[in-house]
Amino acid sequence: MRPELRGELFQRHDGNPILTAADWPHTVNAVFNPGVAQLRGETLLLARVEDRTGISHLGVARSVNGLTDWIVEHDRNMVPDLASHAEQFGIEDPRITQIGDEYLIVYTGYSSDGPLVCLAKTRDFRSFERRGVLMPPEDKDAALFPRQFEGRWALIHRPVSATPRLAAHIWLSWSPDLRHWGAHTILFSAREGAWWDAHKIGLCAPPLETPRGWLLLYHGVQTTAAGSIYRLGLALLDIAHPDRVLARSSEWLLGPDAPYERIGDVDQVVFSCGWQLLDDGDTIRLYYGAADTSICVATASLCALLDWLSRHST
Ligand code: BMA
Repeated sequence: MRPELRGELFQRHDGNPILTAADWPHTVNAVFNPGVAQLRGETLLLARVEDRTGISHLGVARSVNGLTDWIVEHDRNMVPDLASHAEQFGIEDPRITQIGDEYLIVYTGYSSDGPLVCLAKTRDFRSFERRGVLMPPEDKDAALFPRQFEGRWALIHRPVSATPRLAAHIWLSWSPDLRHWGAHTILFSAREGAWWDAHKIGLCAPPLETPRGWLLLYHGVQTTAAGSIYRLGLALLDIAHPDRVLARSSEWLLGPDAPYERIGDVDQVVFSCGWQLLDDGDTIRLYYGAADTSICVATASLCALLDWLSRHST
């Protein structure tokens, strides 16, 4: 690692990557981009598992300490309905929001018309109740807030429009029942030109409630002569009115640097679908996919992240 990066806010776990395809009980190509939940005292990762067909399903790994001794559950899988339009080419990138003892999983369905946003519910990560398509293609990188606002659910997502040129911004939409969505509004746009988050951005983990507002982790994609670089930055939304953006980081916070982030099926990718605030109220554990190949974890202090954002905001 480059010496100047040692002071980074997110500290990579020494045991990274914590999970790879070799940990799976059957032959798969790659495991990455897990959603995270706490279930009966254990950390549960719902990972994107790409078979050697190229199609992904979601599979469970669990650990008592959330860092080591992972048990991969061969009978706890959410598999795509390949006969449906929405999931014809697989399911990917789950974001998990816990409401009471229910878990709402917002995931990407890979349809024949491109990615779209789907919802499923579970209590045990063994049986999954499909709740249908929330947003038509092309749309992905979606997650629900963990509470309602004056009786309405709020969803962050990332539709793509083709005119006047490809634009991929972060949007907010509202629903009374998790079924009918409206009042769509852009939360913030991809920057332009040379910026690290030019042209294409998307939500990573579900919004995290903090004393200063909803903390958002989002990814930005920079296009270079050598291909795309996926990095992570932060934004902050008003706690009562999440359509108000209070801050957005000018710099990225975590980008590909370790060899397992730089080289893989898709080089130069750090991509996250889940983070956890630990019981001390300050330690954030970020689970992320590295180079679309393996699963890693890094930790940071919530206070330090919020301070950093207030000093590096546009
Ligand atoms: C995004 C998603 C992620 C993937 C990333 C880099 O568009 O498809 O699943 O990790 O691209 O390939």
